[in-house]
This record gives sequence, structure tokens and C-alpha cells, in this order.
Amino acid sequence: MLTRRQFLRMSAVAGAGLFVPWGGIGCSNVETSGGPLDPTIVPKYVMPLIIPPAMPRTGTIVQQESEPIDYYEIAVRQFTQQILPTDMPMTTVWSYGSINHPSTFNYPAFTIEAEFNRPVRVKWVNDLKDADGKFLHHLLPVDPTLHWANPPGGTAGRDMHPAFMRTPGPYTGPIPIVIHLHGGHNAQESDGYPEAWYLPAANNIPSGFASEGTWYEFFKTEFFNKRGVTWEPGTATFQYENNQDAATLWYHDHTLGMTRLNVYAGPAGFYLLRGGDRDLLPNGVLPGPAPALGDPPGAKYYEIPIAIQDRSFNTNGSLFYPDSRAFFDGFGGPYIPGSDVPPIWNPEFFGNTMVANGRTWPFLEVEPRRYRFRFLNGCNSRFLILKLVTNPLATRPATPALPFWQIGAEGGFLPAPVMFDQLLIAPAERADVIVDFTGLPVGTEIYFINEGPDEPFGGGVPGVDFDPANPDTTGQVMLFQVVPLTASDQSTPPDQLVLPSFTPLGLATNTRQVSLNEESSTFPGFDGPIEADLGTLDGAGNPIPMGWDEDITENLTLNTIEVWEIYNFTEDAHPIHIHEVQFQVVSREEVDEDGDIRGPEPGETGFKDTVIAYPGEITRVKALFDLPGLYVWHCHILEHEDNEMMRPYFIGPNPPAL
Ligand SMILES: [Cu+2]
Repeated sequence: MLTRRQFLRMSAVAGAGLFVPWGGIGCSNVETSGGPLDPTIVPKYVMPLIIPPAMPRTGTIVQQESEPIDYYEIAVRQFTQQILPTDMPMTTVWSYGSINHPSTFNYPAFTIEAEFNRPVRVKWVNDLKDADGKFLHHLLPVDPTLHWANPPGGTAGRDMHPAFMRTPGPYTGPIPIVIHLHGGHNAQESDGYPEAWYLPAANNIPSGFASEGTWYEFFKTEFFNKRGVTWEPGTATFQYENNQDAATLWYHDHTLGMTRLNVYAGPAGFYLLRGGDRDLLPNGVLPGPAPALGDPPGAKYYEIPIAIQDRSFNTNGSLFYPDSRAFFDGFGGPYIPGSDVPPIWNPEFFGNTMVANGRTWPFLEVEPRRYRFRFLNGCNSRFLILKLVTNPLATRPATPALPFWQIGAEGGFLPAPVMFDQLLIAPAERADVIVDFTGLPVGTEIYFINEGPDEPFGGGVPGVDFDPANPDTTGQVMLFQVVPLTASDQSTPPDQLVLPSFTPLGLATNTRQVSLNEESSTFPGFDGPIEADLGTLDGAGNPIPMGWDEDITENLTLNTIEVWEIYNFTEDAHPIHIHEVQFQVVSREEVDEDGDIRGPEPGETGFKDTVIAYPGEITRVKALFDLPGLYVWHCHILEHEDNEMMRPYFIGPNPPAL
């Protein structure tokens, strides 16, 4: 299904006489998939929302003179799950689970419950193998022409942009993975650097393939030197110190040039950090509990994490993801040689079906009381504008029926609760929210809808600056059905809630300018996007776009507070994520105008790790960079991140040559 913008692009291409029917460049799963599934035939609100239980631990490591370590052994595996309603086919997905508890494999993954200052250590196992120990193929079409992990390149050609003489088909070899705890104050060896991936320890890895990324061995040695633990083949063990504010974090794959596909296939889960001063309410009580280890069956939860994702399916239930550039804008080639357009990669992807916690359009029975929801936008490209309404098909913009009270963002609590009629959440952002259903009659139906666009977001207002998402499909997310109250609500009304005291960062000692850029094709008659770049600025304020493997330009002094001025020279908004830190949003200002400087939006007044950089604007964020080493910053539109919109940065002296 084409969005308006895609249609316009396709028309333009066709009008230029360049539209070449898709000829196919290799294996495609279209023949066996039954073709794309029409989302309007998927019944809505027939399956309950799954509330991910707490991830069981493998054990506890007792240390002398310091806190014990919660230890997990978590694998990525392939399995089938009922994502579409039960009378429709099941879907093959990947996700995480505890290898000591085989029933815990679920998409999205079970929630890791972590405690302030008590480390979590995870042995992350790449178990993308079959029962015979042979590697599994990717579920989705991998474009091998990007700058990506590239295991077939061997140790000399891994993590590079491979050269092809002709257009190749999708990569069908073993799958590299590496896990990133998003928002974590992670030491470099535990951060999931995109070139620290590893293949499964399968018995048929083709000879000549690299089985680990460029940086795996370096971080493996570093982890051994620090912790005395050796990474076995097909695994990496990371440790999270949890020495940061209580927050809604999440974990997901971060492999170079494949993150869009590895995450779309399923692997992602919440990581909820609790405790410490920044989880201590001076008065009042938040809605709870959340799922905990050892809960009896049927336990009731009033704190619920909800991951919202867009997906498309084939009629056989399999996940659909485009296998050609032609899906995006009709450009059917030439690819290699002949043009600079990647043959399979799409500049953005918008699914036509909404999934919450691994089910399409689920419902949740709620009592007439307050709930705490931790929303995650887990979409690849889609910005969400969420609203609570009584009529899901109401003309957009719809009239809100209930407000959201936002109490936290990515890095923890806001200074004070903020009431919103609608909630804008960019990919990878989180919103910690109270919704008050108190007083609603039993049987009331509150629909959770989305008025963000079915196309790239550039800021602005639904219905004025862009068409809201299709009210029949991606314009709906889930349903809250009011059922009888089972016990009185002891939580504090959000307008009376005092949140933990907030201490802003001090003055910055350095300010740096960075840029966001889009590269267009130079193929005659076609100027579609072929990659997005980060970069710096020259003395005259012009962008200097830079690719992933250019020398490090962001080299910071350890323990300094810096302001980053993010200049967006593109036409779209990009959610920019900086690893290792939680930052404060300082201000926004138009690049070309002298004038208005806006402060942070009301929901941006706490600590964040991902910020919306609007087109044509400078977005300023401030952070304390207090861990040494090699990290990344990047756009969290996964299709952008995978095709050059990511850069390494280094904290401390002597950055490595890359
Ligand atoms: Cu981007």
C-alpha cells in the first residue's frame, strides 16, 4: 500500500519515464508468502494485550564487599507466535528468552527488572540455529550492498561496504547479532557496539566468513580484564552497573547495517530500572504493581509496559518487509552497475498493521482506576501521535476523551507531571504515563488511536501539516475496556503527585556542532534518497556529511559537560540517540533565522536519550560524558541508522583509528 508521499514519488518517477517494472534480483519469499495481507481484514480487539512477565534470572553472583550481581543467560531464538488473531496464521519471529527457562521466549521479550546500583550481567547467546546446529537464514531480505556487518567479507572485508560487479540477491548466510541496552549508562565493552557482532556457533559457518565483528575481540579482552569472564563463541557477556536514575530502558539488536531487520524480526524487550533517590516519591503512590518474579497466575497489574510497533504481514502470517527498492518509490533499477541506488534497502518503512506487545490491535480490560503505562515507540520509522478517544473512526483530529499524565521520559521522572491530550513519541522514545479511568462506567470503551502520519514526520499538526494515519488501520492501536473495580485505588491522583526532586546538569564547558544530512541519487533523472549521513559543519555553517567509517570527529574529554547543537539539513524529523548518556534538551532554533529560541517541550524537561531534531532546526542537548571509550550516536529511524546515519564517538584521549 502506498502512502501519499510514496505515491507522489512514484508518480514523479513514472512521469520521468524511468519506471522499470521490478525484475527481481534473487530469492524472494513472495511465492510462498501468499502475498501481502490486507490489514482491513484483520479483526481488531479480539485478543487481550500480553503483559510481558519479568525475565527469570539464571542466578545471583555474590561478590565480596559489593552488591550481588543479577545474572541472566538470554538467547535470541526463532519460534512462532500468534501475533495476528487466533483464527489467522501464526507468525515466525525472533526474540529473546532465558535459556534456563524455555517457556520465556516471547515477542516482545520478557522485562528485565533491575535495581539501582545492583549490577545486571547478561550472557547474550546468538541461538539463531536449527535443531541440527545449522545456522538459520534471515526472515527478511538483507541488502548486502550497504555498509554492513558483511560476514562473507571475512576478517579483511567485515564491517565494510562490499563491492559488487552486478546486483546481488539478499544475503542468506548466518545472522550476526549484538545487543544494546538503550539508555543504559553502559561501559563501552558492554554497550553493544555495532561492529562487535557475532554469528551463532553453528556447525556449518561457511569457510572464510568472519564469525565476529571488527571490535568483538577488543571488547571481549576488555571484559575479561575487568571481570575475569570469557566470551564463548556465539555469545557476548555484558554487565550493566545500573548506576543511573530509575528509568524505562529497553534492549534490542544493534548490528551494523542490519538493525532494521533484526529488530523488525522481533528481538526487543523492556528493562525497568527501579530504586535510588530518583525513584523516591516525597509523597504519594504510583499505580502498581508491575509483573515481578514469582507472581502467581492471574496476578493483577496496574503498571504495564506497552511496546507499540507497526508491522506488515503476508497472508500466510509471515512478516512482510520490502525486498526491493521499487517498493519505496518505484525505482526498479539499474542498480549495480549503473546507479548509486541500493537495490533492496528502503529509505523508510511503514507497516500497515499496528502491534502492541506482540499482538495486532489487542484489548486490555481496565478497572475504573489509575494505571501507569510505560509506552515505547518500537517502530522502525513511524512517529506516533497517540490519543484516547471514544470513537476510533472519528474524523481526525479526534476529540480526546481522556488525558495522559506524563510523569517520565527515557531517562527517568520529569520534574513534575504534565497533562497532555495527545502524546508525540518518536521511534525509540519512551513515555511514562498515568491514565486515570476512575469513574468510568463498566462497559466503557476507550480507544487508543494514532494520528501520526503514514509517512516521514516533519513536525506540525495532524490534518493541517500532514494526513493523519489511516483511521481504519494504522490510526488505531488498542482498546481499553472498563470492567468492575476489584479493590480500591491507593494511588495518588496525578494532579497531586510530587515527583522525585530533579537536579539539572551544570554549565557546559564545550559546545560542538553536528549535522544531519540526506544524500540523493546522482542517477540521471532520479533524485531519490540513497542514504542519510551525520556529520559536522564547516566555519561558514555548511554541513560536512560524513559516513560511518570516517575518522572520529566527536572526541570528548572525559567528565565534561557538553552541549551538542544538532543541525538538521534534511526535510524530515530524525530521532537522534546518543549512547552512554542521558541528556537534557536545552533549546531549539531555526537554522536560517535569527530569532526565536524555544525551550524544551513540556514532556522533554527530564533526562532523555533520544530527541526529535526537526527539519531546518538546531536542536541543542546537554550531557555529562563520564565513561571513557568508544560509543555511537545515530538516528533511530532504523532504515537511516543502517545506511550511514550513525557515527562513532570517543570519550578520552587517543581515539582509535577506524
Ligand atoms: Cu534519520
